[in-house]
Amino acid sequence: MFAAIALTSLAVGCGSSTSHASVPVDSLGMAVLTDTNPDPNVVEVQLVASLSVAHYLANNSTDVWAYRDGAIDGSVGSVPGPRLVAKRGDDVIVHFKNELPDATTVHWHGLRLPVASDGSTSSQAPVPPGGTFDYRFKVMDSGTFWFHPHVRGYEQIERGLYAALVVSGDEDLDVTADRTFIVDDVKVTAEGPLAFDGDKLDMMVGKQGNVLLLNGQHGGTIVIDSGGRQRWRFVNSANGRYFNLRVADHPFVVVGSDGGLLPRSYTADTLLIAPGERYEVIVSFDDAEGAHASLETIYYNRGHELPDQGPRVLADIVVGPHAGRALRPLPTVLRSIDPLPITASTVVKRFTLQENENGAADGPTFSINDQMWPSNPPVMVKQGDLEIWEVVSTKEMDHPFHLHGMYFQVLGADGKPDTSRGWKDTINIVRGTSARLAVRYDPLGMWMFHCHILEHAERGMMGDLMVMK
Ligand SMILES: [Cu+2]
Repeated sequence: MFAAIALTSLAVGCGSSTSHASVPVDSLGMAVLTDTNPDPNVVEVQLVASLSVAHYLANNSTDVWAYRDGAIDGSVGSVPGPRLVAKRGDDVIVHFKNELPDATTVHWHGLRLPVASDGSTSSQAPVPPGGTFDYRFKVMDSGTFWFHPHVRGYEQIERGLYAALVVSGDEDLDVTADRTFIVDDVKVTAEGPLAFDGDKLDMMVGKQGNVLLLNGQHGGTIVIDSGGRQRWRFVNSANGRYFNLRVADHPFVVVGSDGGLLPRSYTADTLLIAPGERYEVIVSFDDAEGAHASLETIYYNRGHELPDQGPRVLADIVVGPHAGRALRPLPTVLRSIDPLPITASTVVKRFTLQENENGAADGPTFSINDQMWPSNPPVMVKQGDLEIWEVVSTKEMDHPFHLHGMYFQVLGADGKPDTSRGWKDTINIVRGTSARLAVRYDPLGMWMFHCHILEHAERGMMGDLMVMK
């Protein structure tokens, strides 16, 4: 489906250890879940959550929980799991099986879908060990999404349960490769096991992993064709780490965000991506074959006086052979999105996000409007209504605010108007500021909204939204 698939699937089988010095090998491809349905407009997959092993450290292995492809006999779970690939308008059927020793769900982050398939604990009972569940939905939007559990996410996602979902149908951008990159960090001990050590700083700011990962690898290699132009789809699956990405001397042309393409692209030297968010960028490399660069993350001050660790490399970039063809110019207008019709009388709902550093005996707690999940009552709204959510972060730290099942338009944030005008489902609320979001309540049912710092969500910063007729 994508130009990148041939390149990356080839790379998976090779492995960087066998690479010849003159032939750089891309190590960052991801498998795709097997579509077992012959209908070209139906994607039917078997997704299994299973025990597996990852190799985050050079010398020790790490026991993980990971998704595997149930359609392949003897498949082994990988971090990230195999991607789900579909095209806009497809019907998707996911036969899910839980082989974990713990109950779990699968939440389809960023999709507009029937609430019965949302995979939160407000929409379904968790799937017990040995249990199964079928998720069914039509993919309504092209873009970059991801899926992960919604049961104690701070633990289950950290253990390795996450994967990308890419919906095609907007390939008017002429690129030489279309690639998906999930950024993450994990906290592991020197011996290899994941560290669940009850660290209070981790509870306060989200787990601070000591190993940075790109597609589950530390120190991987991206091969770019000389003269090529690649589309990179980024997902941040970390519990609490903000990534501020850059490739020196190669600015990003940002073309998409959570809900697909933006109306117009913009150019940026750095790309801030908070937990849960997605961005799509175009990266061009005119460098000669053999040139090197790095994909790095640099400091972003997200509060709580976290120190600057300096630039940290996520992957090496090696320029390979020339792309061998001329590329059409990128269009300036990518998409048309009508602004939601806000007026002076549009109802405003206010959500204040607050930390309480000594809220509980074992650490901090987090609230929305002074109430804590799961004891807070749902916010009741009417289908079809358009309202403004004013989400306020108090002065201590930033919070990435996520709404299930529907997109919003950002009217303004951090005191500035939004100029990108894309559809969002997750937005970073900068500490000491607020954002105004226009939300149309389309799908019926009980949806969730929460901070996507997973420790914050678990410790209270989460709520339900009931959309009624
Ligand atoms: Cu938060």
